[in-house]
Amino acid sequence: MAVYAMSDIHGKYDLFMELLEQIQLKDSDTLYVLGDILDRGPYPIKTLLKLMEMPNAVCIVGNHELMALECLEFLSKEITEDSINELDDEVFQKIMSWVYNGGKTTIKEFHELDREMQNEVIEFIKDFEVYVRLSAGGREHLLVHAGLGNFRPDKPMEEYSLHELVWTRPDYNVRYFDDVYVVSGHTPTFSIKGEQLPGRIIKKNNHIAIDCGSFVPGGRLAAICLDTGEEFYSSVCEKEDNGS
Ligand SMILES: [Mn+2]
Repeated sequence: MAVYAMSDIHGKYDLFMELLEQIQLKDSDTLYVLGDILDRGPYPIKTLLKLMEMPNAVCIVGNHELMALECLEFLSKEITEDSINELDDEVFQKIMSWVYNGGKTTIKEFHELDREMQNEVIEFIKDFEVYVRLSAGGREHLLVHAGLGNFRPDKPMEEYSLHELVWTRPDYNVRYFDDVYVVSGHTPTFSIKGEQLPGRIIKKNNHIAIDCGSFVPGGRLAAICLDTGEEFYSSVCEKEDNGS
């Protein structure tokens, strides 16, 4: 009945498989993936399809899934006069900004799927959780992609906007809760002041930061068992690999 957390796989399917091999997930265990499965690395959709067939994996939405959702429905349409007319400035800007943020590999693999699988992928992403509260190892945890933007101790969870949960970086120098660990991805741990590559999971001020930079040369994919605190690391990402 162990609970594991992992984040920011970013299309690094091989590193993901390496970590699954290490963890040896049992049927009664649960793996929470804290978003940003997509984009940047070469196999984002292959990674997503693997997660779709894992009954004990629970995915939480990241900013890259949000960007993808805003574009994939449009991109899965047949090119017709109507769909061309829908390509207004707003849709065009969203697609451009997604591509700028590494969407290219997701778009490439998405187009290789048949229409039915494309729809299944879109529906799967739509079902992602926004955040998860759980207890493990006798402690309370809040799992969220980026953090708690504009944090206030008295702010109820339902008052956080999606943007505050999936885009805004938390302040790792501030202890948000005395009795709840905030588990987040999104911010590679080597970019949190004073940390070095290869990235390690950072535990401080009741934060557990688990994005160790799977896509960044010198970074790696990490997972943590929230019951025991045991940490798992993939091999180091050797070079920027965007599938092209
Ligand atoms: Mn992110």
